[in-house]
Amino acid sequence: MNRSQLSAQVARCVNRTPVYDIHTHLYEPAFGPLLLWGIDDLLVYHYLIAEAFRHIQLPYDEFWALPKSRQAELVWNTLFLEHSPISEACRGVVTTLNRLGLDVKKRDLIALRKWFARWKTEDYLTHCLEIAGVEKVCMTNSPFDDQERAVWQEGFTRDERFTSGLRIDPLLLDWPETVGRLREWGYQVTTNFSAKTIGEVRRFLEDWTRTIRAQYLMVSLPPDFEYPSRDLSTSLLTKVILPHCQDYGLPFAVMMGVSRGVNPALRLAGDGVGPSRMEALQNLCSDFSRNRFLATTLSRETQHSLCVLARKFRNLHVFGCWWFTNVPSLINEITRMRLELIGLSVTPQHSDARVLDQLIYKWDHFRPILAQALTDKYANLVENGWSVTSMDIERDVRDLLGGAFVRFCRS
Ligand code: HDL
Ligand code: ZN
Repeated sequence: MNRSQLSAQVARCVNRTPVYDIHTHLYEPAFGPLLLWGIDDLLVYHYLIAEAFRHIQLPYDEFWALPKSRQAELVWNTLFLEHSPISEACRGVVTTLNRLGLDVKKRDLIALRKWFARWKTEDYLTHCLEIAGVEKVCMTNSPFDDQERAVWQEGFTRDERFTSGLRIDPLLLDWPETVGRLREWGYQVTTNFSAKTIGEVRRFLEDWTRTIRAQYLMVSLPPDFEYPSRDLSTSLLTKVILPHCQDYGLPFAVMMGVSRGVNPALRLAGDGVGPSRMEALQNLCSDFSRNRFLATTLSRETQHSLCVLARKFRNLHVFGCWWFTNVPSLINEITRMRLELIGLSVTPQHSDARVLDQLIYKWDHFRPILAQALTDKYANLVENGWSVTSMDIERDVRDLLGGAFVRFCRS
């Protein structure tokens, strides 16, 4: 098989292998308005709002006071009509609309809105998953979200295309505030970390692990997060969270390096990035060798040390080009680094989609980069006498698009 045949075969395989998207902010239809979709939700994505504010002088609060449709029009006019939509988040909207079969060159927001208005959520969900080639979506489920908690407590029939990640940032990062909420919900906890409190927090995690059928527990961490440390996060990790994960056979997912509220006036768009202290992850993997850890970092600078840690600790599984690294130039650099340092024992991408339709562009943009990187690696082998069969390619791509993650979660 020559280079162009190899390239075509790898691209075909990557394009048709269904994806398990292991971290998103999507919701199954039972959550109603929490599942965002359609042109206005696409346009008010916080990535686009941050970029629009680079051009508009409107005071932040005046923008937030506008109805969503006006916010969307402002973003559309600013980023799509007054400037070419070349940023990754803007390009994503164009890719999505095009893949949906819409005529983007008309630049007609009214016509676009009319098209979306014809869809029912359930039908559109199936349509988007099919176009995106996504077969399973892991939600980010938080008991601390009042709207979401009410739906879980009411109960509903699960859509088997969706799985759950139990998100616990407020527990680990804002204990004093969380004590009050846990007590409201009937858990006899106090701010001092008594044996009773430990037991009650474990009961809280058990209740929610069972309620949502969690695939993993997850937390995002600030750049200065340390482990071990003298603050309470170390006690919560060592006495509650990691013993719980071990008892329930669940990985603990850490998303490291986010500086929350760098510009609070931007709300969800106001978070920033900083280089994580990778010793914290190293110490966790080393101290808790019977636990499993999923990890991604937000800064480009820590990607290499994350790969090296994965070489040292088989209980660490690296995933995704998260948030500010989810742009083609960095996806290419990071994905090739991972293939070269940790081979196929990695989940190179997740979408982090907040709006259903984004699945289409997040995966449409990633697939060619993965295919090209894999082709180059296979070509290096073929140049030196190795044979790469179609079975090899299919197996490897299945691993990268969710198979390795599923095996890691079960190991
Ligand atoms: O903390 C997280 O899970 C991040 O992904 C945030 O939700 C962030 O706002 C985001 O959507 N990034 O893509
Ligand atoms: Zn996320």
